[in-house]
Amino acid sequence: MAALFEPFKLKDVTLRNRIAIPPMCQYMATEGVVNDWHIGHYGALARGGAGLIVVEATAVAPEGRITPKCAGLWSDEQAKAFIPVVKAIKDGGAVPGIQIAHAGRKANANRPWEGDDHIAEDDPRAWQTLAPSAIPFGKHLPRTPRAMTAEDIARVRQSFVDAARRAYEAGFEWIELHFAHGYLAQSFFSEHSNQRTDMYGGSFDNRSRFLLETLAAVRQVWPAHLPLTARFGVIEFDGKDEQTLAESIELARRFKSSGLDLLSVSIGFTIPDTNIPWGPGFMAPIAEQVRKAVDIPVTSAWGFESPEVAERAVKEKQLDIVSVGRALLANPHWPYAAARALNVDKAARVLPAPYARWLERYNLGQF
Ligand code: FNR
Ligand code: 531
Repeated sequence: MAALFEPFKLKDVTLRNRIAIPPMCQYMATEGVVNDWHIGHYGALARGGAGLIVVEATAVAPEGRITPKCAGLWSDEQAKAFIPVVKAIKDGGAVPGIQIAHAGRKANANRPWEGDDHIAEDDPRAWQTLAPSAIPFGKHLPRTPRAMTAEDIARVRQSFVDAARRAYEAGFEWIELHFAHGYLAQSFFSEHSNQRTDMYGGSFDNRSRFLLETLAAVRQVWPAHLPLTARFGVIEFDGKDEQTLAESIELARRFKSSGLDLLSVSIGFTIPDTNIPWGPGFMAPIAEQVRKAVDIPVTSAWGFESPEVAERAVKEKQLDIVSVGRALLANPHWPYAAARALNVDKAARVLPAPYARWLERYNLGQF
């Protein structure tokens, strides 16, 4: 059997295969409340055969959205709206996960197809962004954020806790803290964006503090029998990769000691114009380094399009789970096509139970 289609058990959750759909913003919510768009979108992805679906970056507070149309979990109304989304994912046979996030200095932006830049200051929808320091991202997001006070930090940390509780109440069985891609948590860890002189800036311990405190606080409310994961940028490709990777591996070790069950290894994206070596599965060797050094299950994304490349990453124990993003947006049935390409004849590895039983009888491999 292809390694990509072996089940994967983590705590009390079992994925039917090693294919995850990483979070991908839809920018289609209204005041943070998801709707039929999300039910249809995630239902279609789930029916396509992925083992795990991680719902898009969902803001823990209004100012933590990237755009005004991002999903939120800062209210009970928003949590309730996710209930049919969770059902659609489970009906499709996938495990429902969700990423909770705060966009920090990358917030207050127009949707990518509406400019991708900050919302104009005179636009009534605009808001003041927050960050560890008053240092702008630059390029298309040049506006200077307000440096967070100790009260801001405590409030946002509590917002992550409250959002995690709401995610559980909505029925999610897998949670991912967004500690990557230059958003708030990542920006505390990077010296590019964090030049605080208090206990949240300067030394490695201080730059790690917000991430570790948030993880520990969420660990208190997220059920012990369900996976608590984080997506974290372990490298910036900014010319300082060796030091960043060494620090990131040490922080990943501390994540594991704080109760993290799996790490989604990603890229920092803290500053613009870095030198990213794009290519099919190019992050897999880096994820493997983290997996081995920390002895923690990992997933990673970035350029998994070919079933064979995905299969190799799992077979060679670089990844426990392969995250397939854009290829799955393009074809929600990518897992089904991959099963065919890899001669998998266990329909149950890719299809919801009713279809699986039918196809098993008619032998998926030949069907
Ligand atoms: C993304 N990505 C992303 N990542 C994340 O951690 N949270 C998110 O909400 C989003 N949103 C998002 C939207 C869209 C439209 C795209 C294309 C991407 C990054 C995504 O999860 C994935 O890491 C990248 O797309 C790389 O994987 P692929 O697409 O090369 O398989
Ligand atoms: C980062 C990205 C860069 C290049 C190609 C694909 C994706 N993502 C990060 C996303 C938002 C959209 C862009 C988040 O992490 C929310």
